Amino acid sequence: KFIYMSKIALITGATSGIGEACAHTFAQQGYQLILLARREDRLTKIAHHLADKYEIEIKQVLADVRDKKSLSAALETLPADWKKVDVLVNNAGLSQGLDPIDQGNTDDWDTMIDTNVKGLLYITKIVSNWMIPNQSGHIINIGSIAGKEVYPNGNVYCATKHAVDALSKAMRIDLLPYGIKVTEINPGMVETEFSVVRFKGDEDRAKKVYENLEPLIADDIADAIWYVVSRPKHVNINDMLIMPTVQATATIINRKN
Ligand code: NDP
Ligand code: 8X3
Repeated sequence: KFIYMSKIALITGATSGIGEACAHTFAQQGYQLILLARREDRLTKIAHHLADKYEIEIKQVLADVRDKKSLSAALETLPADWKKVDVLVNNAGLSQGLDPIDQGNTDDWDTMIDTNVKGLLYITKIVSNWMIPNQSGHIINIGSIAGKEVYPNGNVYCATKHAVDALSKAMRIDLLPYGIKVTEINPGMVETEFSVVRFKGDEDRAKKVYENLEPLIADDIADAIWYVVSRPKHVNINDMLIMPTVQATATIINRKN
């Protein structure tokens, strides 16, 4: 029996913030979704909600991007039809801590490097090999203003996002012969769970980051990603830096007092 498959997007870090907003946007556009994250309850809730609302198929992949063996095993169990991924959104990522380098927590450094750099690489290797036979595909890497400049105490987080910047350029070169597009999306301040995660559950400290200013919201980034993905086949947007109007650089912010 012939089963029509619409386009497929694989979104990492789909249980919160930018990844969750992307899942909504792509669902609205009729994509079938592969949603990946670690928190099972949230993943299931979001997947069921979107599948019901938009009448689309969704596969949930419960995985930690740092664990290359179980990540690869989880992705390889997807049916062959689901490996024809059109869009990969490499979004899973985090910051941990905001301390000078001499006082940094080395476990936090490992977490950031393993997630933001190595995790992104592991997924990209698997999914680019699925895209190559189709001679098409689009990889969206979520970088950051922190990948374009370095700010005080941002040290290791900034280094991981600079690595995403370098890897986006490298992927564009290496995947060029296969017609695979690579775009890097670099947001400034977006109010998500990012700061709660950075400050390890300290909600008050997280709230202060967005106090007296209008930050971006996750939907603003999903909207930009949809713009990039919906360009004609011959057009690729290499790089986008998206800031709230009140933010000029990572640290120059026009707060109302
Ligand atoms: P959130 O904390 O709201 O979301 C992060 C997502 O990543 C969650 O769904 C989380 O899911 C997932 N994730 C984290 N670690 C892992 C892991 N090891 N394996 C699988 N999934 C993981 O933050 P944002 O939405 O803001 O962040 C998304 C991306 O945007 C990150 O790469 C971040 O660096 C980047 N960014 C954010 C900015 C901001 O100001 N918010 C600005 C610039 C860039 P779960 O815990 O369920 O696994
Ligand atoms: C997240 C934004 O400015 O904290 O990447 O680095 S910032």
